[in-house]
Amino acid sequence: MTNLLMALALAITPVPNNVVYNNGSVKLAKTPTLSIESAGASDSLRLAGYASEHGFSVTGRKKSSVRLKIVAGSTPEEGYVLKIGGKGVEITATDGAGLFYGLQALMDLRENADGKAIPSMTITDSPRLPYRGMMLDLSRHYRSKEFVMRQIRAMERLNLNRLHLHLTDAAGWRIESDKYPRLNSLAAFRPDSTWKAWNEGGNQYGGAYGGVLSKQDLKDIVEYAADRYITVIPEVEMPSHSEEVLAAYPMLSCNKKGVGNSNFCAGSEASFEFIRDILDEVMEIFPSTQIHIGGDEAPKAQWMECDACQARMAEHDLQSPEHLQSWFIRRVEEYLASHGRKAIVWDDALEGDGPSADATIMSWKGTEPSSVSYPVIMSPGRYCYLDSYQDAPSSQPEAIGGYTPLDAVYGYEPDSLAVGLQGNLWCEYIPSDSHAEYMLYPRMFAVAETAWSQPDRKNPEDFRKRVMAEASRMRNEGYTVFDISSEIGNRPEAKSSVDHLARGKKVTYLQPYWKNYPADGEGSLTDGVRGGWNYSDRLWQGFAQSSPERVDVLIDLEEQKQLSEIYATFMQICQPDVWMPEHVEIYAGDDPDNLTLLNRIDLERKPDTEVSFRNFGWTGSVSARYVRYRATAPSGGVLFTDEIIVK
Ligand code: TNX
Repeated sequence: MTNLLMALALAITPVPNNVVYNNGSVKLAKTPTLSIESAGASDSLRLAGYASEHGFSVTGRKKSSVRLKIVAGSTPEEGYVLKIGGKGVEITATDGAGLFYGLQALMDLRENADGKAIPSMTITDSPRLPYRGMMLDLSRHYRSKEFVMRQIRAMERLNLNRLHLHLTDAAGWRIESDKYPRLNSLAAFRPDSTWKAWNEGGNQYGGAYGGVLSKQDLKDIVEYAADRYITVIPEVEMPSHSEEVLAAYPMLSCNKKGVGNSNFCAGSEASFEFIRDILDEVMEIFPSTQIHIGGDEAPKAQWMECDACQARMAEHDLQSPEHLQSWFIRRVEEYLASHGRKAIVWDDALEGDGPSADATIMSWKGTEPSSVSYPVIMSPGRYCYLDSYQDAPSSQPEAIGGYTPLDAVYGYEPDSLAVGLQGNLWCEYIPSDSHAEYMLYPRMFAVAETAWSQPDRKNPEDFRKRVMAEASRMRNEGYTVFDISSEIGNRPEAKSSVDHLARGKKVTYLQPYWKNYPADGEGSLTDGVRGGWNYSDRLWQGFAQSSPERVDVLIDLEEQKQLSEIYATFMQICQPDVWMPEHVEIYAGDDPDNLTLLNRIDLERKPDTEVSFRNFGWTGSVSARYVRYRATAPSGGVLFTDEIIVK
């Protein structure tokens, strides 16, 4: 196989699972003829419509140069065999989706051949996972139908088949309702254009910004997606993340005040009446069997203080508010089931008794499936949350936090139990459409390739080359795509280890580190390994006590050493309450109970929106066996440091 031929086949993203090259090549006409055989009416219609919009001339079988044919059992579901050679091009598949993906592969090859002949080859391909998803958060910032359709066009190229729309949340309701007009007029609007201003301004409703997608818009989206073998899954949040609903209909909250509540009252029948009505409207728009009903991050205090919720718990012998949540979710699931639908819930809903056996779990908390009792779609925050920084924070627009570059997303491997993989774009910090695309692409390519291609077909270097090609194609079509050719990459300190006098030496914790962010445990501050752009990379150790005491460690250098420098780096990311220390003290000496203060640094706390790093240290000359490093934070918050460097 020549390099040229390899390069051509590899121009397909996600990378196909099997490619065999044959002799010869096939030159397609500018507008090749294409026929569709043995497909049912709806597949024929969809494929013919799509093909003619994409430069094929749909004809009868005899004279066509591209022949699409359904052959039952010829491939796994959604798989295809694409044969290029001899008499032209033949795509066979078990179902219409398979023909569609075969056509996508052909279109990639055609585009790559750029008017020249396509080498003969046979591609035998089928997806690794049946659920290959992308989630768009339309609540935090309103987006138009056109925006959603543009992303559907990006999805079709990537063989993604589920579009999960997060349509309801505190920041705005986005589904037009006939039955509940205050959702359209009040819950869908706010006085501030950005989520950030709205959040800082006390979460007011009504005003100039926002809107619902009309039923017709939503139906158009569903149809547009279906034409591309993509199922749209709507998410209606419950029992929590429902502030906007409660602002419009306060009687659905526990204290009937609406404002200040996030949960539907689980004790009141009015809540269930509302949910049934809304689900009726939703099911009328969205034919998807799966409906996402949220279930994440429900605070339980509101229910514990509510007489009706307490009565409900007593009535059904529910031991905890978590069990009340399960009861709530199962009751809604019963309603869905009576209409032939099933629920997807976030893994938070596994609390208590969990959802019914029919539910699918969407796992965002961990990197392993959160349950073995249900089908699980993986969408781990650490790898699949595309609202995190994709490059050095100082070079990027403000993001919610985290550092998840393309390579990290690509490196994630779902457990064999997973039925799906999904990339999520939460939009608190993403006001504009172009910013949303910038965050989605190319990281969404990585999600798509992991979801479609077998693990042994993945190759990071080859992937990056294809990313460049696909990104430039998308830019030509007007998409905003992050440019990996100018990627800065991880924090320089994190790229290689650092050698110093304390490396490998024992650390005694005079104050404990935070168990939530242990990094590598007791050896972490002297292991020579520095952290990256975010505290969540398991290289930064957290310190989060309620007293001002944070870091206080004693390092034993094992023998007296000549010292010239001691320092540690801290990071500040105000929004999640990560701060610089306000006082640092550095001591050294030979008697651990009687050390000499070498330096004291005081820092006035300054909130900022930038992620920042700062060294706190001492330079000079002293000989000592022990070093003590102490950092306090009287104003509260968490401290993170990665290494105490002694030279
Ligand atoms: C958690 S993931 C949330 C969302 C936020 C997201 C921000 C999940 C089920 N809930 O409401 O937008 O974090 O990354």
